[in-house]
Amino acid sequence: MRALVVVPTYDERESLPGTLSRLRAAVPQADVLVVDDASPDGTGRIADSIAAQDRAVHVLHRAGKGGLGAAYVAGFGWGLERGYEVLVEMDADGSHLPEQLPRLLDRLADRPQPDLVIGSRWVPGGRVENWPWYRAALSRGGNTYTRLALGMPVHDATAGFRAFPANTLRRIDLASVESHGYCFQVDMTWRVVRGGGTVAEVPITFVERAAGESKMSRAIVLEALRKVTLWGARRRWDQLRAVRRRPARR
Ligand SMILES: Nc1nc2c(ncn2[C@@H]2O[C@H](COP(=O)(O)OP(=O)(O)OP(=O)(O)O)[C@@H](O)[C@H]2O)c(=O)[nH]1
Ligand SMILES: [Mg+2]
Repeated sequence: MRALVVVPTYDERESLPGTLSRLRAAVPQADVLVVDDASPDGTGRIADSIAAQDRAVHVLHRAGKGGLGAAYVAGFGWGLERGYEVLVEMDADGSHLPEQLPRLLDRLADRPQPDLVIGSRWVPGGRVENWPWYRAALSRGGNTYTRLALGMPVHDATAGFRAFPANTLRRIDLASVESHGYCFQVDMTWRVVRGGGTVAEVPITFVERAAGESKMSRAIVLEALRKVTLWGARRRWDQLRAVRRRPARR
Protein backbone atom coordinates (compact mmCIF):
# COMPACT_ATOMS: atom_id res chain seq x y z
CA MET A 1 0.00 0.00 0.00
CA ARG A 2 1.40 3.43 -0.94
CA ALA A 3 1.46 5.37 2.31
CA LEU A 4 2.00 9.06 3.01
CA VAL A 5 2.86 10.18 6.54
CA VAL A 6 1.62 13.74 7.09
CA VAL A 7 3.64 15.58 9.76
CA PRO A 8 2.31 19.04 10.72
CA THR A 9 4.90 21.41 12.16
CA TYR A 10 4.87 24.69 13.97
CA ASP A 11 8.17 25.64 15.60
CA GLU A 12 9.63 22.15 15.71
CA ARG A 13 13.19 23.04 14.67
CA GLU A 14 14.75 20.87 17.34
CA SER A 15 12.47 17.84 16.99
CA LEU A 16 11.80 17.52 13.25
CA PRO A 17 15.18 16.23 11.95
CA GLY A 18 15.29 13.37 14.46
CA THR A 19 11.64 12.48 13.90
CA LEU A 20 12.13 12.34 10.12
CA SER A 21 15.30 10.27 10.20
CA ARG A 22 13.71 7.77 12.59
CA LEU A 23 10.58 7.65 10.45
CA ARG A 24 12.54 7.01 7.25
CA ALA A 25 14.49 4.23 8.98
CA ALA A 26 11.41 2.62 10.54
CA VAL A 27 9.12 2.76 7.49
CA PRO A 28 11.36 3.30 4.43
CA GLN A 29 8.57 2.44 1.98
CA ALA A 30 6.37 5.38 3.09
CA ASP A 31 6.61 8.91 1.75
CA VAL A 32 6.48 11.89 4.10
CA LEU A 33 4.79 15.27 3.80
CA VAL A 34 5.77 17.97 6.27
CA VAL A 35 3.04 20.63 6.49
CA ASP A 36 4.63 23.75 7.93
CA ASP A 37 2.68 26.88 8.81
CA ALA A 38 5.50 29.38 8.23
CA SER A 39 7.12 28.52 11.56
CA PRO A 40 8.95 31.58 12.88
CA ASP A 41 11.81 29.36 14.08
CA GLY A 42 12.68 28.26 10.53
CA THR A 43 11.32 24.69 10.68
CA GLY A 44 10.11 25.07 7.09
CA ARG A 45 13.63 25.77 5.82
CA ILE A 46 14.99 22.78 7.72
CA ALA A 47 12.27 20.62 6.18
CA ASP A 48 13.21 21.94 2.71
CA SER A 49 16.84 21.04 3.20
CA ILE A 50 15.92 17.50 4.30
CA ALA A 51 13.57 17.16 1.31
CA ALA A 52 16.39 18.27 -1.01
CA GLN A 53 18.44 15.25 0.16
CA ASP A 54 15.62 12.69 0.24
CA ARG A 55 13.12 12.21 -2.58
CA ALA A 56 10.60 10.56 -0.28
CA VAL A 57 10.24 13.73 1.81
CA HIS A 58 8.00 16.57 0.62
CA VAL A 59 7.10 19.91 2.15
CA LEU A 60 3.87 21.87 1.96
CA HIS A 61 4.28 25.48 3.06
CA ARG A 62 1.28 27.35 4.36
CA ALA A 63 1.09 31.10 4.87
CA GLY A 64 0.64 31.21 8.65
CA LYS A 65 -0.49 29.36 11.76
CA GLY A 66 -3.87 27.95 10.82
CA GLY A 67 -4.20 25.15 13.38
CA LEU A 68 -3.56 21.43 13.35
CA GLY A 69 -6.85 20.56 11.66
CA ALA A 70 -6.37 22.86 8.69
CA ALA A 71 -2.79 21.61 8.26
CA TYR A 72 -4.02 18.00 8.10
CA VAL A 73 -6.86 18.83 5.72
CA ALA A 74 -4.33 20.46 3.38
CA GLY A 75 -1.94 17.52 3.73
CA PHE A 76 -4.66 14.94 3.09
CA GLY A 77 -5.78 16.85 -0.01
CA TRP A 78 -2.19 16.82 -1.30
CA GLY A 79 -1.92 13.08 -0.73
CA LEU A 80 -5.31 12.15 -2.17
CA GLU A 81 -4.55 14.12 -5.34
CA ARG A 82 -1.40 12.07 -5.76
CA GLY A 83 -3.06 8.70 -5.30
CA TYR A 84 -1.71 7.57 -1.93
CA GLU A 85 -3.71 4.62 -0.56
CA VAL A 86 -3.00 5.24 3.12
CA LEU A 87 -2.68 8.59 4.92
CA VAL A 88 -1.01 8.70 8.31
CA GLU A 89 -1.09 11.42 10.97
CA MET A 90 1.98 11.81 13.16
CA ASP A 91 3.28 14.62 15.38
CA ALA A 92 6.76 16.03 14.79
CA ASP A 93 7.58 16.47 18.47
CA GLY A 94 8.71 12.91 19.22
CA SER A 95 5.53 11.96 21.10
CA HIS A 96 4.65 9.36 18.47
CA LEU A 97 7.33 6.73 18.01
CA PRO A 98 8.02 6.12 14.31
CA GLU A 99 9.15 2.62 15.30
CA GLN A 100 5.53 1.85 16.26
CA LEU A 101 4.03 2.98 12.96
CA PRO A 102 4.32 -0.55 11.44
CA ARG A 103 1.82 -1.70 14.12
CA LEU A 104 -0.76 0.72 12.77
CA LEU A 105 -0.04 -0.16 9.14
CA ASP A 106 -0.19 -3.90 9.86
CA ARG A 107 -3.59 -3.49 11.48
CA LEU A 108 -4.77 -1.54 8.44
CA ALA A 109 -3.67 -4.42 6.22
CA ASP A 110 -5.99 -6.83 8.10
CA ARG A 111 -9.16 -8.02 6.40
CA PRO A 112 -11.81 -6.78 6.85
CA GLN A 113 -9.96 -3.51 6.72
CA PRO A 114 -10.84 -1.02 9.46
CA ASP A 115 -11.90 2.44 8.27
CA LEU A 116 -9.51 4.05 10.75
CA VAL A 117 -6.64 2.76 12.91
CA ILE A 118 -5.78 4.74 16.03
CA GLY A 119 -2.53 4.42 17.97
CA SER A 120 -4.10 4.42 21.39
CA ARG A 121 -2.77 5.34 24.85
CA TRP A 122 -5.84 4.19 26.71
CA VAL A 123 -6.25 0.53 25.70
CA PRO A 124 -4.45 -2.35 27.47
CA GLY A 125 -0.77 -2.16 26.52
CA GLY A 126 -0.95 1.56 25.76
CA ARG A 127 1.26 3.90 27.82
CA VAL A 128 2.21 7.50 28.41
CA GLU A 129 5.76 8.47 29.40
CA ASN A 130 6.80 11.62 31.27
CA TRP A 131 3.40 13.22 31.44
CA PRO A 132 2.49 15.07 34.63
CA TRP A 133 -0.55 13.56 36.34
CA TYR A 134 -2.85 16.42 35.28
CA ARG A 135 -2.15 15.90 31.55
CA ALA A 136 -2.92 12.20 31.88
CA ALA A 137 -6.05 12.99 33.90
CA LEU A 138 -7.22 15.51 31.29
CA SER A 139 -6.69 13.07 28.45
CA ARG A 140 -8.35 10.16 30.23
CA GLY A 141 -11.23 12.29 31.48
CA GLY A 142 -11.75 13.92 28.10
CA ASN A 143 -11.79 10.55 26.39
CA THR A 144 -14.23 9.02 28.88
CA TYR A 145 -16.53 12.01 28.46
CA THR A 146 -16.28 11.74 24.68
CA ARG A 147 -17.02 8.01 24.71
CA LEU A 148 -20.11 8.48 26.87
CA ALA A 149 -21.41 11.63 25.15
CA LEU A 150 -21.08 10.19 21.66
CA GLY A 151 -21.67 6.53 22.47
CA MET A 152 -18.53 5.71 20.50
CA PRO A 153 -16.60 2.53 21.30
CA VAL A 154 -13.25 4.36 21.11
CA HIS A 155 -10.86 4.77 24.04
CA ASP A 156 -8.50 7.39 22.61
CA ALA A 157 -10.48 9.61 20.26
CA THR A 158 -8.12 12.57 20.81
CA ALA A 159 -5.03 10.62 19.73
CA GLY A 160 -3.03 12.11 16.88
CA PHE A 161 -1.17 8.99 15.71
CA ARG A 162 -3.48 7.31 13.24
CA ALA A 163 -3.84 5.81 9.78
CA PHE A 164 -6.69 6.24 7.31
CA PRO A 165 -7.32 4.27 4.14
CA ALA A 166 -7.70 6.87 1.37
CA ASN A 167 -11.29 5.75 0.79
CA THR A 168 -12.29 6.77 4.31
CA LEU A 169 -11.03 10.29 3.68
CA ARG A 170 -12.70 10.45 0.28
CA ARG A 171 -16.05 9.74 1.95
CA ILE A 172 -15.57 12.64 4.37
CA ASP A 173 -16.26 16.19 3.28
CA LEU A 174 -12.86 17.46 4.43
CA ALA A 175 -13.62 21.06 3.49
CA SER A 176 -16.34 21.14 6.17
CA VAL A 177 -14.02 19.99 8.99
CA GLU A 178 -13.40 23.14 10.98
CA SER A 179 -12.06 21.86 14.27
CA HIS A 180 -8.64 23.15 15.20
CA GLY A 181 -6.72 21.48 18.01
CA TYR A 182 -7.21 17.89 19.10
CA CYS A 183 -10.93 18.41 18.63
CA PHE A 184 -10.00 17.75 15.00
CA GLN A 185 -9.13 14.19 16.01
CA VAL A 186 -12.47 13.68 17.76
CA ASP A 187 -14.28 15.28 14.81
CA MET A 188 -12.65 12.90 12.32
CA THR A 189 -13.33 9.87 14.53
CA TRP A 190 -16.96 10.89 14.99
CA ARG A 191 -17.41 11.32 11.23
CA VAL A 192 -16.03 7.82 10.60
CA VAL A 193 -18.27 6.26 13.28
CA ARG A 194 -21.38 8.21 12.27
CA GLY A 195 -20.86 7.11 8.69
CA GLY A 196 -20.99 3.46 9.85
CA GLY A 197 -17.21 2.97 9.69
CA THR A 198 -15.13 0.77 11.97
CA VAL A 199 -12.31 2.01 14.20
CA ALA A 200 -9.48 -0.22 15.41
CA GLU A 201 -7.18 0.79 18.27
CA VAL A 202 -3.65 -0.54 18.66
CA PRO A 203 -1.69 0.20 21.85
CA ILE A 204 1.17 2.69 21.60
CA THR A 205 3.61 4.40 23.93
CA PHE A 206 3.19 8.18 23.90
CA VAL A 207 6.28 10.10 25.02
CA GLU A 208 6.09 13.71 26.20
CA ARG A 209 8.02 16.04 23.92
CA ALA A 210 11.66 16.56 24.96
CA ALA A 211 12.16 19.89 23.16
CA GLY A 212 10.09 22.83 21.92
CA GLU A 213 6.79 24.16 23.19
CA SER A 214 3.38 22.50 23.36
CA LYS A 215 0.64 24.19 21.34
CA MET A 216 -2.02 22.91 23.71
CA SER A 217 -4.06 25.76 25.17
CA ARG A 218 -7.16 26.40 27.20
CA ALA A 219 -8.94 27.42 23.98
CA ILE A 220 -8.17 24.02 22.44
CA VAL A 221 -9.56 22.16 25.46
CA LEU A 222 -12.69 24.34 25.52
CA GLU A 223 -13.30 23.87 21.80
CA ALA A 224 -13.28 20.11 22.28
CA LEU A 225 -15.53 20.23 25.34
CA ARG A 226 -18.05 22.53 23.66
CA LYS A 227 -18.23 20.59 20.39
CA VAL A 228 -18.37 17.11 21.95
CA THR A 229 -21.22 18.29 24.21
CA LEU A 230 -23.06 19.72 21.21
CA TRP A 231 -22.58 16.60 19.06
CA GLY A 232 -23.69 14.43 21.99
CA ALA A 233 -26.84 16.50 22.50
CA ARG A 234 -27.62 16.32 18.79
CA ARG A 235 -27.18 12.56 18.85
CA ARG A 236 -29.63 12.20 21.77
CA TRP A 237 -32.09 14.46 20.02
CA ASP A 238 -31.93 12.40 16.82
CA GLN A 239 -32.43 9.21 18.87
CA LEU A 240 -35.50 10.67 20.59
CA ARG A 241 -37.01 11.79 17.31
CA ALA A 242 -36.43 8.36 15.79
CA VAL A 243 -38.25 6.70 18.72
CA ARG A 244 -41.20 9.09 18.49
CA ARG A 245 -41.53 8.62 14.75
CA ARG A 246 -41.68 4.82 15.06
CA PRO A 247 -45.33 3.72 14.85
CA ALA A 248 -46.73 2.09 18.00
CA ARG A 249 -46.94 -1.70 17.75
CA ARG A 250 -50.16 -3.55 18.52
N1 LIG B 1 1.20 23.11 10.60
C1 LIG B 1 0.80 23.23 11.86
N2 LIG B 1 1.22 22.34 12.78
C2 LIG B 1 0.80 22.49 14.07
C3 LIG B 1 -0.05 23.55 14.47
N3 LIG B 1 -0.29 23.42 15.81
C4 LIG B 1 0.40 22.31 16.20
N4 LIG B 1 1.06 21.77 15.16
C5 LIG B 1 1.90 20.55 15.14
O1 LIG B 1 1.07 19.48 15.52
C6 LIG B 1 1.78 18.54 16.31
C7 LIG B 1 1.08 18.42 17.67
O2 LIG B 1 1.16 19.66 18.37
P1 LIG B 1 1.63 19.77 19.88
O3 LIG B 1 2.07 21.15 20.20
O4 LIG B 1 2.63 18.72 20.16
O5 LIG B 1 0.29 19.57 20.59
P2 LIG B 1 -0.12 18.37 21.43
O6 LIG B 1 0.63 17.15 20.97
O7 LIG B 1 -1.61 18.35 21.43
O8 LIG B 1 0.37 18.88 22.83
P3 LIG B 1 1.56 18.29 23.71
O9 LIG B 1 1.13 16.94 24.09
O10 LIG B 1 1.66 19.21 24.86
O11 LIG B 1 2.80 18.27 22.88
C8 LIG B 1 3.20 19.06 16.40
O12 LIG B 1 3.98 18.44 15.41
C9 LIG B 1 3.03 20.55 16.15
O13 LIG B 1 4.19 21.16 15.63
C10 LIG B 1 -0.48 24.49 13.48
O14 LIG B 1 -1.21 25.44 13.72
N5 LIG B 1 -0.03 24.28 12.20
MG1 LIG C 1 2.68 16.97 21.21
